[in-house]
Formats: sequence, C-alpha cells, structure tokens
Amino acid sequence: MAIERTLSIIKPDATKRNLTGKINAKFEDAGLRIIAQKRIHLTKAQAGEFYAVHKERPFFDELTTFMASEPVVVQVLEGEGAIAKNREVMGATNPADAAPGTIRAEFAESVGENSVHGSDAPETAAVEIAFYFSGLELVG
Ligand code: 3AN
Repeated sequence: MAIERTLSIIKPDATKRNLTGKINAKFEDAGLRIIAQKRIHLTKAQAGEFYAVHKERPFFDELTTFMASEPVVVQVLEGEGAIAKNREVMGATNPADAAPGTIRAEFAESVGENSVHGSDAPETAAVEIAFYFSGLELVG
C-alpha cells in the first residue's frame, strides 16, 4: 500500500482535557508518524472556512462555535494507507458506535465533541493539509 499523508485535528474537547499526548500515542502505536504539528486557536470564521462542506448542515453553527472554543492541535500524519488507518484509529463519528480501543470510544464526549478530525480521502487530505501547513513545515 502507498505511503500517504492525512490531516488530523485534536479538537477542543481533547486539548481542554490535556489529552494531546495520549491521542498522539494512539497514532504512533498504529504506525503513523507525526510529520508536522502545531497548536493554534481558530476563529469561528476560520473554522467555518475549514468546514465549508458542512455549511448547510443543521450542526454547522454548533460545530464552528465548538472548534473555535479552545485551542486545537493540527497535525499531518504519514504512513502506509494513512488516511484509512487514521480513520480506523479514530473510530466512528458517534462515540457510541466507535469500536473499543479507538480514540473516540475512549475519549470522545458526544457526536459533536468527538476529540479528533481526520481527512476522508486523498483529495480532501491534500486540500486540508494545505489549509494549515506550508510545504516547508512537513518534515517526513
Ligand atoms: P467525521 O469527522 O467522522 O468525518 P463528518 O465529516 O460526518 O464526520 O462530520 C464532521 C464533524 O461534524 C464531526 N467530526 C462532528 O464534530 C460534527 N458532527 C457530525 N455530525 C454531527 C451531529 N449530528 N451533531 C453535531 N455535530 C456533528
């Protein structure tokens, strides 16, 4: 399988509870390498730009308010089949449906406050990585 890169976000509910290291350990234990990482505090407008695809969804306002409520850690994960592997490690969107041992099963508080974001396809990964990082910041 090809080496891929994917965009990951450790969300406000997790940074607030000091879970960055525990979540990073899950990625590293699964063989994903953190090749870029920074802690930032999004504005609501920036969160809206990032989640523009969900603009028409009923939870858009809740989602962007939440994403701007506390700092987030944005990161690029690299590895074999990194996009699918990361989503496996994350678990299902709703923590009630997430498999045991996944990040969302262990840490997520609700379907909205679910601790992590991960790109869902190669095309979105490329766009999402470029949203937060310049090429110089990706150190594989
Ligand atoms: P995933 O993050 O698993 O790819 P998406 O793309 O369906 O899930 O949703 C993006 C984000 O929107 C989720 N991570 C979650 O924070 C939020 N979200 C999704 N569904 C709901 C919902 N029913 N109510 C509140 N927030 C939601």
